[in-house]
Amino acid sequence: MRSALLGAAALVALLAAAPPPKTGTVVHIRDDKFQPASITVKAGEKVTFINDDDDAHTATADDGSWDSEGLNQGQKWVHAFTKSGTIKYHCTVHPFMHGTLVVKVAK
Ligand SMILES: [Cu+2]
Repeated sequence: MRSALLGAAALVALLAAAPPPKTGTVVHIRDDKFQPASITVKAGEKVTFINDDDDAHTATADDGSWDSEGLNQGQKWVHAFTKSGTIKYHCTVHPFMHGTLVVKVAK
């Protein structure tokens, strides 16, 4: 019994000490905003857009080069951006929502 408790305590300590898993870049869509509104990623890096709102949203490139299409609450869209440059994007449901994505060539 005592050793089981110690084992559990050791496990908790181990989990607390472990670094958070690498999840890449995440953009939350919350309160009708992209958060953060501006991100910089390396070409090929995956970006996850997660809709935290109870409204549907999209992440859609202003130039039409990519589009998450409708994301309901809790849904996510993962995309690896390969073309370098600065891309402005918006939500087609809420045209006042804007974000900026800067893709840098990986070196
Ligand atoms: Cu929206």
